[in-house]
Amino acid sequence: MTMDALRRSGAWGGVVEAFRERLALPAGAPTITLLEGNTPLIPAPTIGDRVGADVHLKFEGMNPTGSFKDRGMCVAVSGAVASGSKVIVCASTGNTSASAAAYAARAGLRCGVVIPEGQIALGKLAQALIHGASVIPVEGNFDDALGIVRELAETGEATLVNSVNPLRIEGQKTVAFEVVEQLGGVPPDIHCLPVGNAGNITAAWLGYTEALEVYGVDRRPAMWGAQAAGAAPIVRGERVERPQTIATAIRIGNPASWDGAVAARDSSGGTIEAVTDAEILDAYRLLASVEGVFCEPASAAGVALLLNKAAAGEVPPGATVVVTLTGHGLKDPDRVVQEIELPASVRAELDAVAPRLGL
Ligand code: AN7
Repeated sequence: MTMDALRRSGAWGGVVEAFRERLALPAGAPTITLLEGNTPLIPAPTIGDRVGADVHLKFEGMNPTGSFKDRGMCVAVSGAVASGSKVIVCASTGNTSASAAAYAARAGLRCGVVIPEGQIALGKLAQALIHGASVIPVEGNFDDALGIVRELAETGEATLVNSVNPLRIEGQKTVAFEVVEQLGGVPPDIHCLPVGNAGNITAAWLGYTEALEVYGVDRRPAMWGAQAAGAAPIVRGERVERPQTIATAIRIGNPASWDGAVAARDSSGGTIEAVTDAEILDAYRLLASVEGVFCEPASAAGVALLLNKAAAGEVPPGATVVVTLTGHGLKDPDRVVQEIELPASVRAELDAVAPRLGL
C-alpha cells in the first residue's frame, strides 16, 4: 500500500514497518514504534508567493516526541534491542534526548543522556525526565558531550544512538521517500533544512538517492542547508569552539556528519549557508503568523535561508521547494515569551476587555 492509502485506512504502522526492507536492520529485529513518520507536507502559499515558488513544509514536529529524531530513533532502538543491548546513550541539544528517552521507555531499555548545561529548551528536558532517562548535564557544549558518549559506547556496554549510529541515518532517510510520495511521485527541485550535527541533511540526501531506484524518479533535489551564523562550521570551513545561537538545537561547532553534509551539498548542486539569529526569528514568527505552523526556532532556519535566497534572486521561479520543519514550537515556549510580551491583565468586565480588542 502507498503511504496515502495507509493513512486513509488508518493502518499506518510507523517507519520500521512501512520501510523495513529499505532499512539496513538485522533480520529478526523487532519493530519498536510510536507510529512515527507519515508527517504532513503542508502547503505554504503565503511564503510561496513571497519567494515565487511552490513551497511545502514537511512538518516533522508532528512526530510522536515532536521532532524528526523519532524517524531515526525507532530504527536505532529496534537495532539496539536486536543486538541485546540494555542501555542506550546519547549527547543532545535536546530533541535526540527526548526521542531516545521515549523509545527507550517503549522498549524497556535504560537511557542515559548527556546534555550541555543550561542550553536545552525546557520542553525537551521535561520529555527526557518524564520518560525516565538519566539526565546528566555537563559544564560544556554539545560537542564535548558527544565526545563523552562516544567514549562511553566504546566500552561496549551501551549503544550510542546519536546520528553517528548508521541506523539513525537509515531511519531519517525515509523523509525523502515520504516527500516523493506526497508530491505524487516526483522529488522537489529544492529541499531546505537546518544543519546542526549534519545527520539529517546526510540522511535526506541518502533517501533521495535511493528514491531514484525505489520510486523510479529521474532526479534529486538541490539540498539547501542552513546553519546558524554563530554556529556555522561547515559554512566557515572550520570548527567553531564556542558556538552561539538562540536556536539551541543547532548550537553545534563540530558536526559529526560534516563529510556527509558536504557530499550532499556538492553532489546535489546545493548550498550550505549561514542565517543570523534575527533572520531565524523572523522566519519563526512568519511561519506561525501567516501559515499557522508553529515550529521551534532551529526549524525555521531552512525558511530563513529560502527567504534570503529569494531576496538574492536565487530561487528559480515556480520551483517546487520542500522545507523540513524539524521540531515543534511547543518544545520551546520560553522563546515566544521572550519575543512577544505577555499582555497585562484587566478587570474581568466586558468594558475592560472589549477596548483591548478594539471593539
Ligand atoms: C529541531 O537533539 O543534534 O543536522 O542533539 O533538534 O541532523 O543535527 C538536534 C538537531 C535541526 C539539526 N532541527 O539536525 C540533538 C540535535 C532540530 C534539531 C537539528 C536538530 P542535524
